[in-house]
Amino acid sequence: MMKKVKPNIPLVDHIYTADPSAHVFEGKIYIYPSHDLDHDGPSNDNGDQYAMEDYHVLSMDDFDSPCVDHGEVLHIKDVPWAKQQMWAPDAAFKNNTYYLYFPAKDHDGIFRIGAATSSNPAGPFIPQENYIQGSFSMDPAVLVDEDDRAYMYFGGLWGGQLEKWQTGSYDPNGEGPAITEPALGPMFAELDDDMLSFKENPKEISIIDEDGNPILAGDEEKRFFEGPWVHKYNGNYYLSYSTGTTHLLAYAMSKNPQGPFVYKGTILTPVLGWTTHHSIVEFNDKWYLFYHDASLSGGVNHKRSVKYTELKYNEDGTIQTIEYES
Ligand code: FUB
Repeated sequence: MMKKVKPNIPLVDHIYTADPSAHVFEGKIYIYPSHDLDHDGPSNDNGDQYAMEDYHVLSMDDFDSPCVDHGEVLHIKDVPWAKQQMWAPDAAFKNNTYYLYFPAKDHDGIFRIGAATSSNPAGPFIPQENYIQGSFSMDPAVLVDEDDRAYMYFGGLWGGQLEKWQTGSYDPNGEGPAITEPALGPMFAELDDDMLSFKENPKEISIIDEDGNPILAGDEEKRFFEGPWVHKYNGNYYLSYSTGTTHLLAYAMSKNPQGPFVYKGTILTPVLGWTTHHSIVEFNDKWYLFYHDASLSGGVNHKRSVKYTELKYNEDGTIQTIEYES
């Protein structure tokens, strides 16, 4: 018999999973992770070790239930525009349709973001012929707001190529700003009603400190690196993200979905493994952080596993820092 999943242990251990995007659909918790491959290929700052080729969907009826793997819901061989590296996905529901958003490198080696649809939150998902026009970089996260407008947040440095888009087109030699300059923020674009195209050209989001000054590129404990996620709590928008080189999950708050977002602090201290990536979801009046670490593989960076833990707010709306324990 399958056992219920306890906090801070892998949701599943028969496959490696990472980058969990959790949502409540049809009264259950659905998790859309990356599916890490068990390989011994090259490992570098470009992220070639993250050679993923497909997606699985996981679900739990509630936190007293086992986690079910619904199997492969999309494979790269079925996505005409994509060549390699299916990285962190997200999902959304609108128009009576479930949408899976995912980054992958196209046939020119450039990260783009694609969409696939299903009538079922557990898939399978049918991909669109082409990527979302105007999309680039990686780690899409979609917020369908209370007024039904939908926003995509995306982007990531280094392997995620965000710094190569500062001129508005892809520059293979593009580098990030100097340490004394404002850091690059994640990108924002409102989705059209079809949820398959952008309504506008993506814009950069600014993350500032309490005095209104931009977070600088050299401030590696605070600056955005990858994995944006936006949730709403008590009328505030929370932008949370990975700081990459300092391995933190950090967050910033705003009254506006487009920011600017004011940096507030750390959500999760460094996990075992280089990457840290998360999502935040409410279920039955409690809030949960879904995250990953590399404990299932004994610390191999590209063999990760998805976990969850409870997340708590302070009275002023700030988030209590969670100390990672492997
Ligand atoms: O899983 C591949 C990449 O690693 C993700 O897209 C990043 O956020 C990092 O977790």
